[in-house]
Amino acid sequence: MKTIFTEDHRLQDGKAELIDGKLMPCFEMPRRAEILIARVRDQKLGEVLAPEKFGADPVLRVHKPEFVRFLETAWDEWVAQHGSYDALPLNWIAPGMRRLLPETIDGKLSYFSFDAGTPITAGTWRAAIASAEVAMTGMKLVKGGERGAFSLCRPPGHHAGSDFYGGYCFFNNAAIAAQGFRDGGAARVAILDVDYHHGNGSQEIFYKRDDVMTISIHADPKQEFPFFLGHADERGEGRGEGFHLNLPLRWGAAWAEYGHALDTAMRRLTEFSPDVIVVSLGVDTFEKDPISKFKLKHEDYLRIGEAIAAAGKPTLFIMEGGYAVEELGINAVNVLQGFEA
Ligand code: Q9C
Ligand code: ZN
Repeated sequence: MKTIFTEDHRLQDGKAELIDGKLMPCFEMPRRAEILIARVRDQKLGEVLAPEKFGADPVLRVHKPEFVRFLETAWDEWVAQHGSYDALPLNWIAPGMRRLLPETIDGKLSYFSFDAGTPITAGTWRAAIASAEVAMTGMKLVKGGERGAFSLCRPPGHHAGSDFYGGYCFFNNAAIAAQGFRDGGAARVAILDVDYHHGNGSQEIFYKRDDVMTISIHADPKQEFPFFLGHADERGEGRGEGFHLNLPLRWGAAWAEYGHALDTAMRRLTEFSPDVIVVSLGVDTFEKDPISKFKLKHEDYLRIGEAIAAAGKPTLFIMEGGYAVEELGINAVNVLQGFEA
């Protein structure tokens, strides 16, 4: 299958994230995409294409204008206030407070974010737009008749919601592509999220809709980030009720548990009968992932690809997480090769 990739991902190169009580080098680093594209080339997966220009228009189909505007100017406002060191928020709204948009950059960072792991840097806006363009270019390829395509997005997207960023994500690439399919004439789109973390942004964006189903297999939010969404009883709201599925698994889950959840996911997905599948492809479920606690092995990723292929639908793979950097390429490309087998 074809891969869409751009070097512009390097523009997101944060120095540090707050994790385990320490400021540590960002786990979400440029080297991740380098390893991934090297494996794609090495395995001769297929042609590698540059993204087309789409600008902010498709981003604005799923994100609120005030949020998109904020991200465009956040770095300049931050530098004017504090100098050119990565921008991180340091407080958030608590229940009972009012979510009113503050005037100053520190307030805006707090308003639009939900963690201290997602630095805004000089290149964040351009990298995030480029990542969305990588997703949209993949969308166009699949819409044009390709059975599968790999959008090698970086920074990732599935934690970003209609008006918030966090979890290393700024714009929700999978949601942007899913909406792109809808705008291009697809009646029903299914987002299947296999990243270790719950795809809270994707769920929030589509929760009240029945035209874009979200299915997520992830670490139980009772134990794991993002903690406040992704519980099994969340099934959608209004006309969206029954169109959103959460399959949380406990820390330590290996293929026995994971494969079972994937069967459940694919059964519900098939029943929905989507025109197209968007896969939020995280490989932080790997046994050696440094920030995660599932136990998947290299060969399990082939099984994931095969299970997705069995649905028999055109499929766009969107890169999300995975931090065992040196083995990231093997796991992600295994999913794609399992799909193509
Ligand atoms: N103790 C993605 O995989 N912090 N984002 C985790 C672990 C946030 C991951 C802290 C992890 C976000 C796209
Ligand atoms: Zn993740």
